[in-house]
Amino acid sequence: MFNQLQDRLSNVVKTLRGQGKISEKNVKDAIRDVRRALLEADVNLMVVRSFIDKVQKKAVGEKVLKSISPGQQFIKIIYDEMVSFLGSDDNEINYNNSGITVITMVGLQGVGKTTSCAKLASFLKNKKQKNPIMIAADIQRPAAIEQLETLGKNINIPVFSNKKTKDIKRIINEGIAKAKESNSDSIIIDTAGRLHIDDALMNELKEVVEISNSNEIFYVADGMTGQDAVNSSKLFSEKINISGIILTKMDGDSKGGAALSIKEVTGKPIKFIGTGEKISAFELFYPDRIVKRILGMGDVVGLVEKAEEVFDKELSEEFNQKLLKNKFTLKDFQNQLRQFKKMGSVSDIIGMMPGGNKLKGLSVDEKKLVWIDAIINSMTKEERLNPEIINGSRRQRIALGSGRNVQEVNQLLKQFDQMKNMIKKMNKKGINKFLLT
Ligand SMILES: Nc1nc2c(ncn2[C@@H]2O[C@H](COP(=O)(O)OP(=O)(O)OP(=O)(O)O)[C@@H](O)[C@H]2O)c(=O)[nH]1
Ligand SMILES: [Mg+2]
Repeated sequence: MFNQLQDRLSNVVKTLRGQGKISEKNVKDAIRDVRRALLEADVNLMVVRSFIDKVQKKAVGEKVLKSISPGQQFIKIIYDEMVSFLGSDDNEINYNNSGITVITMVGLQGVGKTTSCAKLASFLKNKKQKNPIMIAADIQRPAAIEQLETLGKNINIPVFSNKKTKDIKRIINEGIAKAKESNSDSIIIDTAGRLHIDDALMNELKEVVEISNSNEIFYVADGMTGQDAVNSSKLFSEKINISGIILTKMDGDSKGGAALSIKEVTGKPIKFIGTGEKISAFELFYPDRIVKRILGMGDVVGLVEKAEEVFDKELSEEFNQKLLKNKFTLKDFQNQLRQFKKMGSVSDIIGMMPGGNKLKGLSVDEKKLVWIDAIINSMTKEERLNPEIINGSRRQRIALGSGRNVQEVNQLLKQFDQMKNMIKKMNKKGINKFLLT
């Protein structure tokens, strides 16, 4: 996500950071570079103009504060403006406090509405301790109902459908009755998509929204389609009073232009982003975190959250116990590496850390994680539990089995040994003391 833009902007930031004094020429150059970077990332032209305008005005009018350098101050202006045009932090759902919260998903064909229904339902259930139900109200495509039912089964969330009727009013009313009967506190309605915005679709959607008394109407847009997503969201929002946007497929090679333009163009905030086909690939959208990431300022909060989510709690607990007792083995080491890989691409994770940009492509070698895994796989169970027994001939056998050379096997064993020593020290001193020395 945003790789190219991130590279370009963090270069601008880097140049400015290094400046003790900042001249008018520096600012001019920086503004020109920022403009170019945004245009290359496919950000809407009008949005780029208004952004640059605001930055320029602020940069010229601002008194330079004593405590920070002018370069830092300029970066702060870019940061503030970017956050403000990405939206406020109001990414929470507008819950209905006196009854069932109803959320309707709308959007064009194939953008990810049905998938997002399931992702959002799972978010409500697991993160917000809600008891959601989904209503299959896509009556255009017969397979759509089954698709939602299958997703519901996978995440253990009920789906209401009535395949016998094409009467959308009836389906919604029956679905709401079902929700009440089963004590659900939230309803997510999946609707039909069309290739183009047409009156028939709009009328059907208006009806759904009205009958269901929706608290939220989320427009689902495909982030990969760039400015097309922005244009259609504008047309849509003129016809239906959408309350927020879900931007999907942000895992693809989207340059980020849609994300950076859509709020400014429609006036509606991005609430969530979809980052993959899996149900868990769904995140609340935090403008400030995204901007920190784009400008290379790091996003420690996001990193910690992501790590917490994916790490298998039980495995980690077991690992911690083993660490404390100094009993962890190569097998545990391998498990930890696999957990680490589940968090996404290593360079993505490093990119989220402060200063991580500098490390990009430097110290992370994802291939290395793969071969470490292969080497450990080639060991016998006994070897994994007692690496001391791995002598010369065993090393050769392991190297052959994993398709690596003996030096690499040696290197891994040495690193593992060093890690064990480090942990031993850590246990003796206590973790806090260890980190401070
Ligand atoms: N990579 C990726 N794929 C996604 C994401 N969200 C949805 N998809 C995929 O996009 C395709 C279409 O998703 P659906 O949820 O069926 O889209 P829809 O809007 O309901 O489609 P219609 O009901 O036909 O209008 C599926 O193959 C999904 O797996 C995402 O965030 N990332
Ligand atoms: Mg669908």
